[in-house]
Amino acid sequence: MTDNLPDYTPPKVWKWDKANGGRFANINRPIAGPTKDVELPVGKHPLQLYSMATPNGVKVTVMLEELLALGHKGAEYDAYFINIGEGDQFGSGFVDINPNSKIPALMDHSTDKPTRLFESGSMLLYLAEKFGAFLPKDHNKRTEALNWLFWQMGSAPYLGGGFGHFYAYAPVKIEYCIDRFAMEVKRQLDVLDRHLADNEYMAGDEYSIADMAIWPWYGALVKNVVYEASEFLDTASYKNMNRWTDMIAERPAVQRGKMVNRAWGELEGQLRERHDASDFELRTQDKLEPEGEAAE
Ligand SMILES: N[C@@H](CCC(=O)N[C@@H](CS)C(=O)NCC(=O)O)C(=O)O
Repeated sequence: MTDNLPDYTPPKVWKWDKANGGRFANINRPIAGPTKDVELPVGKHPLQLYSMATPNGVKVTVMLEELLALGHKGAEYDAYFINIGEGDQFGSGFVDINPNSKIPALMDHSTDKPTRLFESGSMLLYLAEKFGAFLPKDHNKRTEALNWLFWQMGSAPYLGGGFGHFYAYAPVKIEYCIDRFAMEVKRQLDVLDRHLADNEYMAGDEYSIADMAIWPWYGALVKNVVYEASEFLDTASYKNMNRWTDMIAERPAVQRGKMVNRAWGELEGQLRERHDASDFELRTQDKLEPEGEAAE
């Protein structure tokens, strides 16, 4: 055994015989499929989103708000709140859309046969192609946007599932695990920082779905919004990342996208369900909950 490491010999065959502890232990399980029959609601718009305002959810609501801001009426959407802490992702209706039981899940009812979408990267690409927006037309720039879109899909699990889990959520602080993933996340931040030294946006001079995929995770990390680790990782030292993060945060569609399916933080920043553009003015939680009854 190495110093500082717990002594553990794996059994021949792993068995699920105990909760693993830590935050989210109640929803973790080693099998897929639905656990209950639950039909999902369907609203009036072409696009139906079932999600929560975690970084993966925010990618898609930002894209939808950006498309609407450009005047694409076909991007109108109903957004229903899926509470992953309560296991809503294991309802049969949700699993029919996403067999992987993770938010976000999206249905496009404007196609001959309704189209199901799971995986935020697939949604961003689908919407970019459907509306001809936020994916550069130029061959090299388009490829660069896709490079960074897929970079995010492969990299963020190290940030969330690796670093975030062991630094913020695990029931014990294990130096080996935190070191391993802090090293990887700092390397990723350096990758982004070096790239953004010479590029205004991820794909060069055009704002694209690559920015929308990366910002909710890495922008949130840099600004201490996730994991409270900005001091630990010295995120202030990644100057270009900070410049880019602030620039994206100023976009009105990004500010709206962040609010959708959000059920925590300031009440005026929470729009738990979104069915109309006016909801941002009229149906945030501060307007729905009488003063003094701000529970949760
Ligand atoms: N690669 C997926 C990741 C989705 C994902 O991990 N979603 C998390 C929330 S951020 C979730 O739904 N977790 C619930 C669970 O694991 O049961 C995507 O980009 O859409």
